[in-house]
Amino acid sequence: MTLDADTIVASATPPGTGGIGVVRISGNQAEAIARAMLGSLPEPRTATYRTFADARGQKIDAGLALYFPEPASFTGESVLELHGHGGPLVVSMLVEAAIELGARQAMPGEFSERAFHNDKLDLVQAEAIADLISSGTAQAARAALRSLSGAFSTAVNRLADRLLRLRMHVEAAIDFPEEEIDFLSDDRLNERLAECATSFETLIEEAQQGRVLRDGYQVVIVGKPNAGKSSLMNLLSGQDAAIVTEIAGTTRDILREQIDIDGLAVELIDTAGLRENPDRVEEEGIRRARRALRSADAVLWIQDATDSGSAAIDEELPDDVPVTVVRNKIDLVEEAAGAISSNTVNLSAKTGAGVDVLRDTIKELAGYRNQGEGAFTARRRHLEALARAKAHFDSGREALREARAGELLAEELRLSQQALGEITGAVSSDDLLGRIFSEFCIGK
Ligand SMILES: Nc1nc2c(ncn2[C@@H]2O[C@H](COP(=O)(O)OP(=O)(O)OP(=O)(O)O)[C@@H](O)[C@H]2O)c(=O)[nH]1
Ligand SMILES: [Mg+2]
Repeated sequence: MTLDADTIVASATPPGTGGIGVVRISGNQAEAIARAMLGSLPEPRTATYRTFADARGQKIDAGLALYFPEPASFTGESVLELHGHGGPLVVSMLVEAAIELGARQAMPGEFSERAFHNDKLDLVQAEAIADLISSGTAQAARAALRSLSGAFSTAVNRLADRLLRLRMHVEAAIDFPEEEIDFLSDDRLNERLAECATSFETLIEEAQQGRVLRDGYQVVIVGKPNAGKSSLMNLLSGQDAAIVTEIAGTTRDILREQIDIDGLAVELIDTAGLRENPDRVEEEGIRRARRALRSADAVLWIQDATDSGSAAIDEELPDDVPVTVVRNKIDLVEEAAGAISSNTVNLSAKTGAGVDVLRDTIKELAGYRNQGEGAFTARRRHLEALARAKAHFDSGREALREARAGELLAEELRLSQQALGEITGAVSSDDLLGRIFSEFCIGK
């Protein structure tokens, strides 16, 4: 990708009114724009109180100006930051003035994209900035910060490096055929492959955690009418969110609540009770319930413990999603609350008995451990690339085991390493970059 010579400008603070509004300008015109708007160039990296003027010298505002000469800036280009008063009009006048002086409005994520092209950040780190800004729990924010500081990238690079060294070894062996056979049947090679396989597994597990930290975990509550789905939703969320009545068919719409289980962001979805011959409104509710099931990370199937007829799961549930059976209203029968098997929990949405066990179950299903300092955020994109890398690695290993095919192993190792490179952006296409950075908001 050719680097853009344009100088870009955007508000770095959100639209609306605030104490301060920051306008950021990046590119080779930043210095000239600074001279024009401030009268002279402020001392680098020093907050300086200045009057901000437009191209004709008309005063717009006054505040702190910060100038970062390239390459020591966020983008790697010369950057000017103007910290003015946070009114939408002031901010847009400052942006207008910079445009008049030769800058253009930045595209979404363009500052971060420039930082990436100037090797200030790799892709994972650029994405971590967006994740940090939008994180929903303190744990997610900490994890994003760890990604930003390079924890995830380092792990990926370390594995890619191992694959590279392994491949170089294999290729060297192929070039010296008299030694090839020995090398390829060498225990040491198998050991190193096994080590890489373990690294893959650890990294994939950590990245899955990271994905859950970033995106949250979606739990859909389904079951027969009156089983106590809405009561459970209210209990878990600690709010009187859903209407509860003894009338079967109370809930008709989908209800969503965000809860935080020890730092795991969970989106709970309460749905209409599933039954035959509903009325028209309920029928639509049931249709929505089934649709919600399709995007679920986990399903809670609620049963009324007092009603033996509601015991069986007669609904078609997605087969790749874990289902936990919750036997509710345990206060009305002679049974203890708590786990009664690996996927069945007895509880009472009325008294709250057994709900702690259910919370633990949800954490377990999400594979969530409160890793504290160790965790980093990851995205679906990263998981897909990791899965592809692992698949190539596995077929390479297979080729060696089945046919002692050194060339195939080398090639699969190369493809595996390439898939890992896509995560950090060491290998990237313009198309991929465009997609990633366009998700950012303007000014980032
Ligand atoms: N004793 C007892 N009653 C419960 C419990 N959970 C729910 N109920 C009662 O069961 C009835 C139905 O509860 P809801 O939470 O509305 O059930 P629902 O599954 O959401 O029902 P629909 O929305 O109609 O599908 C209400 O009268 C609740 O008070 C429980 O654990 N113990
Ligand atoms: Mg309900």
